[in-house]
Amino acid sequence: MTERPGVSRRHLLISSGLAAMAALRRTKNTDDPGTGPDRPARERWRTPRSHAPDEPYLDGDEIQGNVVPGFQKRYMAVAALTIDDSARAKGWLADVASRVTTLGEAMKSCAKVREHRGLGPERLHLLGTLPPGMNDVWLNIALSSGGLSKLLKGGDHAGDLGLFADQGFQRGLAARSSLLGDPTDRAAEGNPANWIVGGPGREADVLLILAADREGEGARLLAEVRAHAVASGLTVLYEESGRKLDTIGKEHFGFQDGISQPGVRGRLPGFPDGFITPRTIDPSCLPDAWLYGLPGQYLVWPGEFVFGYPRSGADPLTPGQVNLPGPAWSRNGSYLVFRRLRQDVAGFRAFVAASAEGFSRRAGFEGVTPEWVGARLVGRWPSGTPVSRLPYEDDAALGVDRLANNNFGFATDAAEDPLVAGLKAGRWPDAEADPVGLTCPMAAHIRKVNSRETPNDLGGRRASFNRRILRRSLPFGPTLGELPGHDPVDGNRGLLFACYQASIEDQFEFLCNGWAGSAKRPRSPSGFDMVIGQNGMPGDRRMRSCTIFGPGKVPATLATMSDFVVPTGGGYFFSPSISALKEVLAA
Ligand code: N7H
Repeated sequence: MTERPGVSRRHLLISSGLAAMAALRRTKNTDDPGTGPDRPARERWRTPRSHAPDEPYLDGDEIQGNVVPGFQKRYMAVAALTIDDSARAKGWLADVASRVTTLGEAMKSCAKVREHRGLGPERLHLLGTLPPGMNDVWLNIALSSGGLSKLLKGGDHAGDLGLFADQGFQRGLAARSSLLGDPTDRAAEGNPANWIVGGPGREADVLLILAADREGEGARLLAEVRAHAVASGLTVLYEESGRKLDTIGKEHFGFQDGISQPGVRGRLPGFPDGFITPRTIDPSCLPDAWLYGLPGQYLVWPGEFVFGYPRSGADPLTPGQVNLPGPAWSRNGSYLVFRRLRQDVAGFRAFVAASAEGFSRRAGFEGVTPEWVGARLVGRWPSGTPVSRLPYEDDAALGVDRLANNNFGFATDAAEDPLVAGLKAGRWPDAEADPVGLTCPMAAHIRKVNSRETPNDLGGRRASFNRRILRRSLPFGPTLGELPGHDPVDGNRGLLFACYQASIEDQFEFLCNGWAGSAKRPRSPSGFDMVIGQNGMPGDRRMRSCTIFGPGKVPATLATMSDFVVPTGGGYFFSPSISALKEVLAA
């Protein structure tokens, strides 16, 4: 295949593969996993599309703003409540519903921040700064199956709970915990019996999520909503706040988090280019521009995340079937997973330091540092720089350059994309194809949970598209600092992990138990995701191992019986539309 200047093989393979797929399937299950690098000879060109696909309008007044576009604020708080008196709780819910921040409201604010900070490397010096006058205080709400059951009981929609198709949601996080690989030993910290919230008998009916630019404002709203809830007969089971640890948004292990999100397809009236996810690649230079939001950010149809919209179809540019896996009023809603994940920061640091020390005596690993090992386990350097683009060193400016920091694949080389007028990415080395994980290990966290354009155990190169999640997490607890700490004995820091999706079973749960917690999937050989993967197999004593390659392309195995991320609470929830809150649940 001849390549056009400035067009990466990734683009050619993705686009040509789409049209070729049906024909290939007829001859053989050719999108098969495990066959090594893609073979371009098999590919044919799809007719390039010179106009945007016909994307649906999302209901900006109905969808809650943390689902899309996501709050992305510096401060966040969560509060878990139980309903003791359904009639009084409905009155409270009616008030709260009118205070809920919508997609439309959050979009306006996010667009202002984007305009203020830009998307390219110039952001490095603007991160943490806000557009003049910005002082948002936002609120969203979600209900568990137990909470819905209490509110629907005896009303016109009493039978509707059974219409939610997702078994994970129906049964709840505590009941599904062992399936995620959480410890089954009741004495273990990660067993639901010991969870701070969400364990047996401590399941929440309601989860509130608050976000604010200024911590004081967020805390004030939390106090107000809490007082109102208590006065309405609800009980506060748990509340906790989280905040960005620094301006770039590092989590406790020291890596920038929240970089790679699926681009949600769809339009909203009144925005510059009319799209929910900004488009940055120039379609007059690259017909496949319509596949991406930011460079490397594949666009996914909204039905993968929000009920009542088309899912991804056979061709990524054509909408698939409308996805409504619940009652009619669940349209514009989304499932929310909340996990309180404690991080054993001292344990993680000791593991990467000991691994680097052990490697230093091996040929092919000369000069590797703890930071190098950590970057292999995550797939990115602390700044967010992908190891696929800079294998040997970090670069703070690339880490925050949204026009470059997600522009890589694993199956094929990725060149710089032609950007629309006014946008300019920094100049960084291109990412080279890495089909067997010589640079970004198969077990690296980001590769386990998003195989990008690589065929995997589920099928062809787009098989990851309906496994994506919208992550909305922030860290809780103080940083450990440089001093030797006391994790895990009394460490109390970690991630308030939250994600939205249209299927808990097929998205969040699948990522945890299908890929991160499997030594062999999505591609073998790989080993476990050493950040979040758990080995819950009886008899394995939670042993996890993975393979990484040294700079000399020599393989080595890392192994541990420690979990660096420990579940300490959470729940599965449904985040309804504003009208469902007002007219069905509070009615
Ligand atoms: Fe992960 N970490 O700091 O090491 N995560 N994560 N995660 N995570 C990502 O792209 C981390 C967790 C995903 O598209 C980055 O945002 C930690 C759970 C997904 O390239 C970093 C914890 C799940 C992606 C971390 C944790 C996921 C992702 C890279 C727990 C659910 C996007 C920066 C304490 C399945 C992958 C970024 C892509 C990225 C970390 C939890 C999923 C640094 C510490 C439970 C889908």
